Amino acid sequence: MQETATKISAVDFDEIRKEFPVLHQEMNGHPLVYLDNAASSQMPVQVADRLDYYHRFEHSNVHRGIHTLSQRATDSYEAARKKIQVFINAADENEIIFTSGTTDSINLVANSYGMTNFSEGDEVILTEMEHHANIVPWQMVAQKTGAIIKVIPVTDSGELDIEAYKKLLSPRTKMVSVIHISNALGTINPVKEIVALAHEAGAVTLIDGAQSIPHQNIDIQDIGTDFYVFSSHKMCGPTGFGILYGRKDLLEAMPPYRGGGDMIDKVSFEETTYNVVPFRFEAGTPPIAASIGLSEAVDYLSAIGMDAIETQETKLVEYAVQELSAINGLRFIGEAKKRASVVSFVFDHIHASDLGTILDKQGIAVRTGHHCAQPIMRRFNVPATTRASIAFYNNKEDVDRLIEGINYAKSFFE
Ligand code: C6P
Repeated sequence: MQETATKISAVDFDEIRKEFPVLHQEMNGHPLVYLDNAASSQMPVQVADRLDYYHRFEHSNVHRGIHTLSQRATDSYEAARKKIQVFINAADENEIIFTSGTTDSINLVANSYGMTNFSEGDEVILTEMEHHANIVPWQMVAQKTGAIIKVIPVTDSGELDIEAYKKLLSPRTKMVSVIHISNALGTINPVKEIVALAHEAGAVTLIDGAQSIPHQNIDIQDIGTDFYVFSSHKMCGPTGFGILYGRKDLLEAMPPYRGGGDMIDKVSFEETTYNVVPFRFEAGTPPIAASIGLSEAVDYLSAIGMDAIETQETKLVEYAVQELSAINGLRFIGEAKKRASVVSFVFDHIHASDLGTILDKQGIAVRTGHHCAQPIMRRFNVPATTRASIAFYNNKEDVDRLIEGINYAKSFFE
């Protein structure tokens, strides 16, 4: 197996780029430019090798077998939990629940915490820039409990209106669930302040970290949030896996969300008692390989250093914004002072999907559409945007190719 990238004071991102085989291929006759990292990031060879090794030599079911191979798999699975706890600076490894991703984590909290704690007239505060994964589960629970959804508005520059948020908070607020970095606008929200205000009002908080965990150092205890959720596939790990961080006392008071093997203590037809946290929330055979893959991805990112990653990506985003600004007719959607990874834009006379198709023909992968965030599209009165999303393994040449690609596409519409 290849060695995990070694931490050095000046990180060589050109060398790091070589560790992503997928980037070194042609697409439609052109070298691939991958600028769709907010949808899913790419996997370095270290993580792919680790997954391969697990499947070849280590695979067995966890928490069940007396035999050595099963114990080995269990040890690796539980070591992944510990690794993730340390990576996000959670207080206790049992606060880390393995789920199938951000969407699953939010559904778990909405159904388990929401169904037990919300009643008629209670309020859940979301923001106008939420991904559908942080809207629909709350709506479904609100329909069943009589809770009401309130929405923090977004300003013209794509920032949250914090004064409006303060006015929405009330003794009826039971939950404040907010996106950390917007997948549609790139805005970095002031989650520490949002959490502190929610707590003053007696509410519980959930932060959707799907777009923040890949781009910056996350310190759960510093943010102070009660729940924080993210997906493995956006941080160089495998798909179908994710994390729910939950404050221990809250998790311990929550009923299970799914029933089945491993989440029980004793089962009879008369009565079932449940396992302790975190196992209470991990019914059935879990994504063992994925947890080990994410653990390797965490080692990989940590070896580079999240601060170095953030600095590199900020430079690239600033360069992209500067170069895109020079294109006639291009209008940004989302121009927050603090932004990360994502640059979203529109042209009045070119539909985003036409632009995306022409870029794809030149080997340039971007996302076009509403980005599973229809309310924020409506807020800016656009049906769709073109979104370029950057990772640390991108480079200036990728941005230059994007600019050339857009200029080429424009020539068809002029
Ligand atoms: N956003 C994008 O292209 P899952 O699908 O469960 O891994 O993640 C859902 C999700 C939740 N919150 C935010 C902020 C997200 O960005 C995403 C996924 C992808 O923007 C796919 S829609």
